[in-house]
Amino acid sequence: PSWTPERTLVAVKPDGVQRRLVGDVIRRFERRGFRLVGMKMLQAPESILAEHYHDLRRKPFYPALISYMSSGPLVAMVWEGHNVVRTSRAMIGDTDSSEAAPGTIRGDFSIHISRNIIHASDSVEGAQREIGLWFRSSELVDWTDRGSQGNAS
Ligand code: DGI
Repeated sequence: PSWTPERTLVAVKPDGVQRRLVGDVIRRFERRGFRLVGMKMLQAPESILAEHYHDLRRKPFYPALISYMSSGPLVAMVWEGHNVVRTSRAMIGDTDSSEAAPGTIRGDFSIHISRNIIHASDSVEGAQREIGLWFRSSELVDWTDRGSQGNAS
């Protein structure tokens, strides 16, 4: 299309990888109708984590957050589609897993804010910043739906 479809950064955090939840997360986003345009597994460098969580650097939980996010590999993904930033936030649920509604990813798989399984950008501007932080443009793939198998994303 001539317009740029909305994109967001989603990451299955190290606890989600340890608990074999990567496939479930992908399945939920695919079933909803979003398009996967980038994905990689990596041990997150502290430099990227520091930039990613820059706004939280003065919070008391910040050191524990960085050590948790560095505790093992994570899976970073870029998803595309109509209203994907807002819809992803609804799909992952409240930041505090103990408040997250059943049916959301955090609400189904997690009970504590400090092990909340998944990240998703919380604004369109934030998504653009985070995608640029985690991915080179050459790592993102443009593809479109063919024929009648397509979704309206
Ligand atoms: O965008 P979110 O991940 O939902 O939330 P956020 O950007 O406000 O915070 C980033 C992460 O930091 C969050 O997923 C878990 C952690 N965090 C946020 N607030 C607290 C926290 N961890 C602890 N232990 N306590 C907090 O109050």
